[in-house]
Parts: sequence; C-alpha cells; structure tokens
Amino acid sequence: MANVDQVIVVVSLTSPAPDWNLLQRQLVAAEDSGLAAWICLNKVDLVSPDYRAEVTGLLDRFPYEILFTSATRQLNLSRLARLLIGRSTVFAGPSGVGKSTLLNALQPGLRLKTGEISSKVKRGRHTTRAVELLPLEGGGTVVDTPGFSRLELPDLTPPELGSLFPEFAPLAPGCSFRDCLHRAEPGCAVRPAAREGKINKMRYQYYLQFLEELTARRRY
Ligand SMILES: Nc1nc2c(ncn2[C@@H]2O[C@H](COP(=O)(O)OP(=O)(O)OP(=O)(O)O)[C@@H](O)[C@H]2O)c(=O)[nH]1
Ligand SMILES: [Mg+2]
Ligand SMILES: [Zn+2]
Repeated sequence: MANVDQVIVVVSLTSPAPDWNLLQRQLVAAEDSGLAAWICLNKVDLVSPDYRAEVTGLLDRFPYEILFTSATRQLNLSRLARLLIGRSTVFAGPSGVGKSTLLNALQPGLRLKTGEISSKVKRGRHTTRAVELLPLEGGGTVVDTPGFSRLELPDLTPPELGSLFPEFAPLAPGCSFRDCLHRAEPGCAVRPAAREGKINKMRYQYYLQFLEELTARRRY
C-alpha cells in the first residue's frame, strides 16, 4: 500500500485465540516493505493475569514494541493514540480481533461497523469489507482493513529472509561463515543465542519454518 509509514499488527488474546504464525508472517512482510511495526495484543479484559504473563513470556525479547489493550474497556489506548499522530498507519490482523473497535475507541467519530464473534468457532465474521482510509483529527491517517487468516511469505531468498529478522543483525557477524543461514552451520552465533534465550525462541523457530517454506518453493 502506497504512502504507509507503519503497521499495527492486532492480535486478540482470546476469541479468536492468537495466531502466532500469522503474526510472524505479518512482521516479515512489514520488514520487507520497510514499514515500522507494533504489536497490539487486544481483549486483555477477557484473559487472566496468568495468561497475560504466559504471553509476555512467549514474546520475551521480541524486537517490536508490544501493547496490551482493551478496545471495549478503553485500556492502554493512549500510547497507541500517540503512535498515530502525523503518520499513516495500517491496522491489520485476523477477522474479529478488534481492529475497527480499536479505531472507534481512538476516534469515536469514525463510527466504523464492528462485528460479532461467532459463538461456535470463536472467529470474526469479516465485518470490514474493504480497505478504508480515514483521516484523524489529530493529524495522520489510519487504514482499517478486512481481516485475513492466511498470508503467503513474500518472494525472498534465504539470506533475504534472515535480513528481515532485525535481532539477527548484531549476531550474524559472529557466525563462522559469512553466508550462514543460522540453521545447523558450525560456528553459528544465532542458533545458540536462541537456545540461551538471548533472542526470542519462538521467532527463531518460525524463522526455520519459513526458511523451509522458501526452500520448498525453489523460486530463487
Ligand atoms: N471484550 C472485548 N471485546 C472486544 C475488544 N475489541 C473488540 N472486541 C469485540 O470483538 C468483536 C469484533 O470486533 P471488530 O472490531 O469488528 O473486529 P475486526 O478486527 O474489525 O474484524 P473484521 O472487520 O471482521 O476484520 C466485536 O464484538 C467487538 O466488540 C476488546 O478489547 N475486548
Ligand atoms: Mg473491522
Ligand atoms: Zn549463523
């Protein structure tokens, strides 16, 4: 999308449950497009402090800022509001996570249509149908988008994929091989960092999975 500065990746803590795989794909896509990214963990009002702590642990050392919000209870929205001033921001994420509800909470005049969550499968019902460009009173633009549940990786070579994980950058010069893909190469500096928890383990696991996926495509 042209003229966009940043993306807020919205994840719902429950109903629907977080899709971490999709989150990682969105972050890779944002890096590939040169967009700054923030993670909004919404519906914090619906989960226990224990679950919140578990998620905080899972996302330990993520190289992106994480905001726990409740759109309906209007919790923790001020940081989000400040991020939007004077910039063009896309809100993206699965159907039903609360993208439109968040935008309405940030600027009630928007009156965006919001949907119900299906009681059976706990998913959204694709309430937002088209990309909507909305000017903000405080300056800036937000883009509300329809929810999606699958995202293909961009066409990347394996070294390009690694370059889209910003936490690898300070470590990679310590790898023995200059073209190290941080898989099982001897003298790799990234793999042990993930094992020791110096970089986020889940992200490293998804890196390996995405690497397999790109290799299987053999498009490069
Ligand atoms: N309890 C709670 N419910 C929320 C919160 N945010 C959104 N919801 C509810 O979740 C449902 C879906 O919200 P929407 O804003 O329509 O979700 P969306 O991400 O815009 O979904 P699509 O337009 O289908 O992509 C609505 O019933 C909202 O009231 C929240 O922070 N807490
Ligand atoms: Mg919506
Ligand atoms: Zn390496």
